[in-house]
Amino acid sequence: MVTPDEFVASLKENNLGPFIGVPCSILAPLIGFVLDNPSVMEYINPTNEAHALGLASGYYLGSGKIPVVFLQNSGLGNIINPLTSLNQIYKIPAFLLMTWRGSGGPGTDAPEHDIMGRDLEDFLRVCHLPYQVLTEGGYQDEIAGLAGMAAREKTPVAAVVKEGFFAAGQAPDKARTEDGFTRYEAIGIIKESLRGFTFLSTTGYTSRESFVVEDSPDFYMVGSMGLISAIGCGVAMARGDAKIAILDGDGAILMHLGLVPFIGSRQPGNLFHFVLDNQVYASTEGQPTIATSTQFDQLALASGYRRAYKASSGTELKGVLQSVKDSEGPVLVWVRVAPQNQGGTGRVTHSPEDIKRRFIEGLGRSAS
Ligand SMILES: Cc1ncc(C[n+]2csc(CCOP(=O)(O)OP(=O)(O)O)c2C)c(N)n1
Repeated sequence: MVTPDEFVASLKENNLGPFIGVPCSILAPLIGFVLDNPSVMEYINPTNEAHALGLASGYYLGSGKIPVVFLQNSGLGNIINPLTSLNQIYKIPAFLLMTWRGSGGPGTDAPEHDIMGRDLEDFLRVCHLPYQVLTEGGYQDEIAGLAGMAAREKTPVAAVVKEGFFAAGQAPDKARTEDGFTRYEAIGIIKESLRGFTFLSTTGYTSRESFVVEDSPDFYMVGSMGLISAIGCGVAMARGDAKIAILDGDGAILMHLGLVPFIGSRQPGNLFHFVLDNQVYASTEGQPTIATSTQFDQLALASGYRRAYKASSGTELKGVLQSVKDSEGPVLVWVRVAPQNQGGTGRVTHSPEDIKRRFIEGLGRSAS
């Protein structure tokens, strides 16, 4: 396995950096190293992979230096637009460090990685993106080859890494547990207080914990990070008779933040939006989000939500829920929680198709 310090040294030898992107757990040891050693390489954490590529492109225009854009292969979906309509037509080079979740094919990883995992190389070829799957024995030369091509031909390139490539390092500080109110406890209180509501939950441990807290016929979203409020708003618009509760994350809501003013503009009276804000991407081992400088209650009010609340403890949350239950939406509840995941929480065991069927039936429709 490759050690993060040697890998970063190899990036620097090729004059690559800073390190800009959205995390994947495969990169957790590498990101942990960069976060712990800011003097070695700067870490920049935009909220969406497309934003990362845009920032990296601007950084190149300003400095002539090519940053490393790190991303999970699911994020390829987010970057195809800037890749093809910015970098490739303006000839702005980029060095993508992309993980390959699902590289073993369908059924070998979580279901959200089945299709992108199976077809990653086809997608890269269709995008005319030169790439190399890095090997433990040859990655230094492979990085040099890709970086040279990016600089010479002014093209984006991708270095692809599979699970297990990096030796486990130290996770960033926030991944360590902290005393305090947890997301798991918050979900328990919300589900208990809002009996009869229809729940939708975001990607990662939020859905996993909600499933363990109580397996109701929820829409446990396993992929499509950042879109749970769009799906929830769609259900709310279609079904004025149902009360819709969205369990969102700070990283996820920030990824597609335009949905907040969208919901404010549509004013769905039956929509209740909970942001479980732990200030980190806990599901990928605790890298910081930019939520430390975001006031989600004020954001919601400025975006047209009817009400917004903040709760930082179980007692506060229970109090807020008393008011929320009978109020008209859209309502946003900003719940500040500790950064850890609940230990021993497995994946949602229902297949995505079963999740869909149960959800539709839970709404009283036939799932044919
Ligand atoms: C487009 C995309 N990029 C990255 C990921 C990897 N990923 C899965 S969950 C997650 C963290 C979500 O953060 P947040 O919403 O704050 O929830 P938390 O895990 O902290 O509860 C990330 C980055 C992904 N699934 N999809």
